[in-house]
Amino acid sequence: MWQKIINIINNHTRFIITAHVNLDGDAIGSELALAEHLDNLGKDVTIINNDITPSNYHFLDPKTIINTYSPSEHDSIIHQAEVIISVDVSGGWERIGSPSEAFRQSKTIKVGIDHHTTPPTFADIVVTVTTVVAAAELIYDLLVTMNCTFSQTIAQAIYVGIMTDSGGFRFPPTNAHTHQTVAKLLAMGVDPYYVYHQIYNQHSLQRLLLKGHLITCIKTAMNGQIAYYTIDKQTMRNYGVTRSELGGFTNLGSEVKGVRVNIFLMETGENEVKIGLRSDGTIRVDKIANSYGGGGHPSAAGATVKGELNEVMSDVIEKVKHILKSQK
Ligand SMILES: [Mn+2]
Repeated sequence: MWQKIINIINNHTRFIITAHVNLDGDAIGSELALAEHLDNLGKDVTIINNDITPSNYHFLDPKTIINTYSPSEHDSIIHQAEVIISVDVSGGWERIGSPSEAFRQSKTIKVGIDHHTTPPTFADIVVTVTTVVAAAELIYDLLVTMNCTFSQTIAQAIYVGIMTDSGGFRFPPTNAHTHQTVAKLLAMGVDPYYVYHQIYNQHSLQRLLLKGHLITCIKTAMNGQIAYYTIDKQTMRNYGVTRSELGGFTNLGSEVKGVRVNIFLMETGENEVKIGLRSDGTIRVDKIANSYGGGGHPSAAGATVKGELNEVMSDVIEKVKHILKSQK
């Protein structure tokens, strides 16, 4: 599975690593683990992302080796690079965001390593495995295949990818293999409570209060099978909470008995809405996200669309209702 990618790594020197817009723990962990490994091999590695690294992941990158794309700073590096490796990126170039134009124009070899149901379409060489819960599991496998000596920081970065994408080892397809991998990472010195605390217990009081507000806004449809709620920009401003702090609000309604699909819509710009979908596993929400040009996993998916918050919500609810009815 890895031989082509290993050959490319062995035969080149200048690498760029990138991930998807709206960085998460899997994207960041996968990037950092791969970057440290390539660096140990004597490669020249630059990580370039569309977004800034959320502050609760800064502990993984104490030397701030992750860059947020700026054309003046990075276009010459991209121009000189030989290989671009994208991790955790499904679908098309738009999932990479602003650096994608420079990536596209470069003569580099494009490599994609991903675990979403929609494979990357922009890469020359792709490894997509949908039976792993995180892209970081694939990075682990690649590094093992390359006889990597795992440092505590590589192990920790991979652990973060697996732990966050699996929702703390809950979401499918978390399985025995996931836990076997995690057991090895713990043996390499990862401290689960330290990592958990760094990532999840770093929020502002305002964010918690906003969460309380959102909980009071949850409505249901289809006899409680659908839970839904929205947030607009004004409400974020009122609470003094930015968009990047709203991770973890996408499944608030999933806690309710009988809810099969949770829909969370966020106003992200002028006439622009981000759709977040979670299911109890009985419905493929990635297919709904696909219909809006998005993607994800069978039980956790999303998309960004043009439209007004309430109109988009009516549309999404109709689609979910249609599927629920057709399943009867
Ligand atoms: Mn992932």
